[in-house]
Amino acid sequence: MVTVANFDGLIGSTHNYAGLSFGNLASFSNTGLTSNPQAAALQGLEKMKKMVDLGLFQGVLPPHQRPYLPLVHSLGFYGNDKEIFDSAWKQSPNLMINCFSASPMWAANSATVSPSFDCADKQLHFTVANMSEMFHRSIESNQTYKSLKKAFPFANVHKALFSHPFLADEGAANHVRLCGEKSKKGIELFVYGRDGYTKSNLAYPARQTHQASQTIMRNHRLDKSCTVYAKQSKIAINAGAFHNDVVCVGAMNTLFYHELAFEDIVKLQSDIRKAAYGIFEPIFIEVKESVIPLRDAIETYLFNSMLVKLPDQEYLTLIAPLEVKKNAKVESFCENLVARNNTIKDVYYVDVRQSMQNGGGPACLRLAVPLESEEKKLINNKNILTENLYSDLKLWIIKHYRKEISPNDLRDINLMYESFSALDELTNIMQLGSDFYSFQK
Ligand code: SUG
Repeated sequence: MVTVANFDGLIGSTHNYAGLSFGNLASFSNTGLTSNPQAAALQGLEKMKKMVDLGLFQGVLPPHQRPYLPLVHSLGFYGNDKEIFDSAWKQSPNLMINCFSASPMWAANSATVSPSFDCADKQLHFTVANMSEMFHRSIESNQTYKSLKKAFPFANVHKALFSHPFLADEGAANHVRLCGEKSKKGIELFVYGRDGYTKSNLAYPARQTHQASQTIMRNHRLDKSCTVYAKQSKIAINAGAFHNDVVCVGAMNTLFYHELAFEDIVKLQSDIRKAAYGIFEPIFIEVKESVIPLRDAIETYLFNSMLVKLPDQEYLTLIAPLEVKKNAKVESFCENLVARNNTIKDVYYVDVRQSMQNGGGPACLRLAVPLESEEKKLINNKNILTENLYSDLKLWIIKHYRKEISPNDLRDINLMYESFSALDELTNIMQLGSDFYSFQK
């Protein structure tokens, strides 16, 4: 039996709107807004709980230490935590803003995952994403590695690729796995925005290179004939699709995407058919620009819905962001889709508004991990969302998280102390050990 488990990033207590991601329209346009970290984390937790209530296997990945003082220290700010904090704010405020981002919440960017049944060595492989295009995200990889090793002690977790723009990698946000009902083996689609060695002429950064995707394919020992590469379209990137998962989602044998998501959709369909030949029959659900303009798709994050197969159901269900309901055109498309389509037949809406305002929807918040029954048993059970963990985390969030953070509040040293003491308590709740975060040493 194969299970697709979802591991969500628990939203950190410094969640704020600093506008750090150029090319991510939501992050940019909400720069300076006052955030509500408590609401953000509760929204994320309720989304996880909803998945459990629907019968899915749900995991949790802990937030990272923020502000990330080890980086600040390594850049020439010395002394105790307070001295580092004070002098860095005085001399390099932008550095501090980047080190405060709660961006590890978007677990789809933590790694690319290949299930054991796709890999020649029959091991579950993860490659941690280097996130080298955005400074505030490039500081995530070491802690992500630690976190994944803890949660999946039996898996082959590869360190992030060498961090250089040639090998820019943003993890599962640019990767889709498709498979059939009968065979465990699937095909893996790697989507990239640019060739690493060629200068890009896009308005916004293309955050994944072809070379990074090819390296991951080799690391994971994937079967070449079951691997497909596709290029994101310039139109999509320039319209704000900074990751492919903003305009495309796939599950089982179904790829659901916007007409303008890819550079060459005819080739992509033919490559997928070829790779899937003899394994399963792919289904393509393409949404035309005339039906939903790319702008509306990106504004509502329709394609950043999770596409899931619920237990005992033959069809797929869309877990869509509430923002879809706020756009009459997209909402009615969605309702028609589930009423008429034979593949996607249900939709549930989730409220992840705090994350959405930074450009992260339901699918960004989770890392999907296909697992064999035996592998499921080997997962660190402290990472599994049980009723107990859900209640503990809820109380923990309410106890430690602020309801408001404005850009100026990041300068308040108490926010740092609050964040460290919250994480310290979390290491007990999730039994992460006394050296999980660097401030504990
Ligand atoms: O990398 N936003 C994230 C959103 C990531 C969404 N993930 C997926 N599509 N899978 C990003 O652009 C904004 C943070 C800020 O502005 O403070 C941010 O990092």
